[in-house]
Amino acid sequence: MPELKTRWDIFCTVVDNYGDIGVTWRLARQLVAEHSCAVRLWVDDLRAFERLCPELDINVGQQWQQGVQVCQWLADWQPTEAADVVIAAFACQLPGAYMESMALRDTPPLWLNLDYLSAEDWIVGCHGLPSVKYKHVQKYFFFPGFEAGTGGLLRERDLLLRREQFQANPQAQREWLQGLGVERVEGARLISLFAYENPGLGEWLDVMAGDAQATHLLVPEGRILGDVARWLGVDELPVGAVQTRGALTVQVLPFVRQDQYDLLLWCCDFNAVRGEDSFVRAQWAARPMVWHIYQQEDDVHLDKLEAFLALYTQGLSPAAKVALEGLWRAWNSGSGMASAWIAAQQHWPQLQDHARSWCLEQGLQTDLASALVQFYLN
Ligand code: TRH
Repeated sequence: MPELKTRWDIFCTVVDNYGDIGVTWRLARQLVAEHSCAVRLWVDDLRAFERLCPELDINVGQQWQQGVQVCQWLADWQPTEAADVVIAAFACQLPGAYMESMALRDTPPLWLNLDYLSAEDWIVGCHGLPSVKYKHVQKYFFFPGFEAGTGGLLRERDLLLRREQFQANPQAQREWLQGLGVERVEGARLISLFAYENPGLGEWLDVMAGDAQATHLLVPEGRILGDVARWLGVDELPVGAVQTRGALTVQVLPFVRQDQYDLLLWCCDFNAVRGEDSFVRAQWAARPMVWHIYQQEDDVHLDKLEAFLALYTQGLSPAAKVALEGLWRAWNSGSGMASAWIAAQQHWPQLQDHARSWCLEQGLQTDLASALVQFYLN
């Protein structure tokens, strides 16, 4: 008899940007590919999703993509049977009729709220705790995280091996970059820049333009391009544009598919990333990085930034720790990038080693998809 697959329903409302769909799409694919689950991904707005997965047809109600059944989550909800595991991503509110069908099941489903990633220490105490109930169906908190006792981070089974092989193969990197129209500037350090609008950018670009070492800055299309254009003094920066000022060459890249974005991070010597998913992917790239955290009301995001820094800087020398913290704080406050960048350069070999050891250490944790499956089995 064929083995019955566990059925999962993942619900995602796209608040803004790409992180909500970025995380749920990644998780859905991994549950299918590595845990043989049958996954439906319910998304209320397919436009952001199309950027990550260009094969997607945004006009179709239901479609299969990489083994995942992608379903448009319409306001006019059509009755459907509830799955064995139900994930409400980032506290989104499930349709009332769907909750009713959860309650009607003979065996209640496992119902989870998959939360945003944070390094704050209260996460460990709250991960896995019961939350609200709908009738007799209990909901649980599921927190991704960096420490034992959390739900871990999304990491595909072969990711670190593929990354190592790619980073050990300069020819493969060169060919992949050429496919994007990038000819690496001789002797230049390669940097990728994915960030929100940032008034601190100009200072950073100034210092790189005036540096003795050349820099080749790759900027995928997105929110930071306006600041880049202002600094360059140009009206437009279409995909493919290449502009040089002093030692700095700026090149605009297309927004690439989600799996290709990893390769960009793996090629670069330094990655500026943002939000949640690119932030995690840059850690798996094992290269020095800076994080532009998603701004929240009352500056609560700054606590999250400090919580991560407290964990991430463990093991650095006191001077390198100060330099790294200085860089991340300058980037997130939008000022002081020139001196912070210069200070970080003083500790570059140590920051490189540290990025590798942090990646190795995090790679020992159970990944988030496996942790979810374990939680269900338990
Ligand atoms: O887009 P984001 O800013 O998303 C944010 C955060 O998730 C934040 O926590 C959340 O509250 C807010 O959205 C609503 O950053 P993030 O999380 O890095 O998501 C970007 C996704 O885009 C990620 O999956 C990587 C992907 N990406 C590509 O696929 N191709 C690209 O060229 C680039 C630059 C990114």
